[in-house]
Amino acid sequence: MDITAIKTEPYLDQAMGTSGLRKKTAVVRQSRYIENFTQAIFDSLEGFAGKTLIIGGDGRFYNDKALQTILKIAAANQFGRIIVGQNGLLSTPATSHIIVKYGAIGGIILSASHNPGGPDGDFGIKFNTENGAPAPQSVTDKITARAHTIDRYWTMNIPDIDLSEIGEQTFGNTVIEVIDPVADYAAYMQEIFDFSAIKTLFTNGFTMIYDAMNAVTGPYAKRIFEGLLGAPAGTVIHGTPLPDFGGLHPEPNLTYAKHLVDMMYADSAPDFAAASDGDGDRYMILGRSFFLNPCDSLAILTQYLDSIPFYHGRLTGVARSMPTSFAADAVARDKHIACYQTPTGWKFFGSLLDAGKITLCGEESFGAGSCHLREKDGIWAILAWLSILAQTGKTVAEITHALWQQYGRVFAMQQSYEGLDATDANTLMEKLRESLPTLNGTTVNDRTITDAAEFTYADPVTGDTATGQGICLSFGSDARIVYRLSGTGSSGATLRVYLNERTTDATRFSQSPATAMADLADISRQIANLKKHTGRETPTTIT
Ligand code: VG1
Ligand code: CO
Repeated sequence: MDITAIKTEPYLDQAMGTSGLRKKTAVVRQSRYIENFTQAIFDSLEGFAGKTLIIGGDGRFYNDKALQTILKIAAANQFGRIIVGQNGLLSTPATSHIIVKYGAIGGIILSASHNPGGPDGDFGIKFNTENGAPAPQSVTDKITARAHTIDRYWTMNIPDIDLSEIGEQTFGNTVIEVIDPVADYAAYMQEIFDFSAIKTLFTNGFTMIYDAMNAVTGPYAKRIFEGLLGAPAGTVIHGTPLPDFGGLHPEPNLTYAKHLVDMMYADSAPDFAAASDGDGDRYMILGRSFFLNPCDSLAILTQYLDSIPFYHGRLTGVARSMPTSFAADAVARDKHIACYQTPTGWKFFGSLLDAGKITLCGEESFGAGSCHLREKDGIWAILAWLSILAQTGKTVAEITHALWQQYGRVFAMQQSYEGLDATDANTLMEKLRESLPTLNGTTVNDRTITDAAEFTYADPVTGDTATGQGICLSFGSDARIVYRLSGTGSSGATLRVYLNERTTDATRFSQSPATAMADLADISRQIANLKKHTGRETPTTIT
């Protein structure tokens, strides 16, 4: 086969963030940009010749072109088998699953996840290792370092591969196999959950809307909810993956999925609604006139998980990212299971899952997952909730109210200040960092800071440490403010401010987080000198 080495020069802006490389689409369309990064990933792996590689994406604009380029480079690098989802589609959780199922050395996922797509939108490349998990820091550091020194890549001179037909073709020592992106994942979900119990819900007239936001989960949701579970046709909306997501911003939250929220607060609302993000690893759940906060969801999953057959007797611990509220902690204590606090990003859960220290994990940003695979998994979380509803016969609101009655309600809100100047945002964080020693014991608006610290994580399994993972101000044990900068943006900077407060006063349970924590929000702006550093007084999104 015709394999050539092509000389190249590095792009010094190539780096792995919270979840892979994220850039403006126009940036990755530059000549040799995808080529360099792909070769940098392969150069930082060892012993991959003859091994299997998985490739897929969320169907966004430019995925088709990038996929063809990557296939040729992977074939030239002598992978034995390259498995690609039909039409280039594979959700992030499905990729994680089949990496392990087919014994692959890793997988490349073309997605900028919840960021908008299109020529003016974002593009991304994620790499997952052989346990199916997002590459850990040690690997991403290697990839970034190699991308900064790369001087050649290999490519195979073959025509574009037809990805619309399932089947395989051989090129030199490499087989390229196109697979059904849904079949393996759907079969795995049937192993985990009692599908007949969920099916009975629908037979008894339970109604649901699932919004795939014109992104990758449409085919998964149609096959699983409408096909295997018997939900009526039309349950899945925005179910065809489109290169520009049909103009939607595929981030299911109260801002970008407002249409769904409005449907659920209308008189004609169904019993249940759910949505996923671009690459299918996030989930949002709503009951009738009720929004389920993802932090409460993690606590409830911790309560009920061992009632799902796959998890009987398997609940060892739960982990949450640091900015995720402490709602799950109380449940874990009650269940006598371990509870870990990790930095933001799924890559920090992998070692705990592999070591069997946790069964379940989640983030405030609409992510939940378990030991079944090494990514967060939107459809899995929705199936877990449907199982709980089927088993209890209760509504989402009733189950959540019961949690609050038992443990108190932990209000949780994330305020994002998007599109900031990166220098301004870094200065704000730097000043906060410098003021930490003096903040301890300071009183603002009648509230006293009892602990002010920057979060450093020591992985209990690998011993790796991660510093600078967010600044946390505690006001006693029941209220806190967390500040961190987003690591998934493609330009400028986004400041995330997370607010939490627990109350056991049942008369306050029905308050909105915005009302309940208005003073905490005010304090968060004062302490960070937000207006002075950024010129902003209000966040751009609140969830
Ligand atoms: C955000 C979320 C984080 C999540 C990450 C990837 O990161 O806050 O919790 O793990 O996105 O999610 P950041 O650094 O922007 O705050 V996604 O759906 O890329 O898979
Ligand atoms: Co995602």
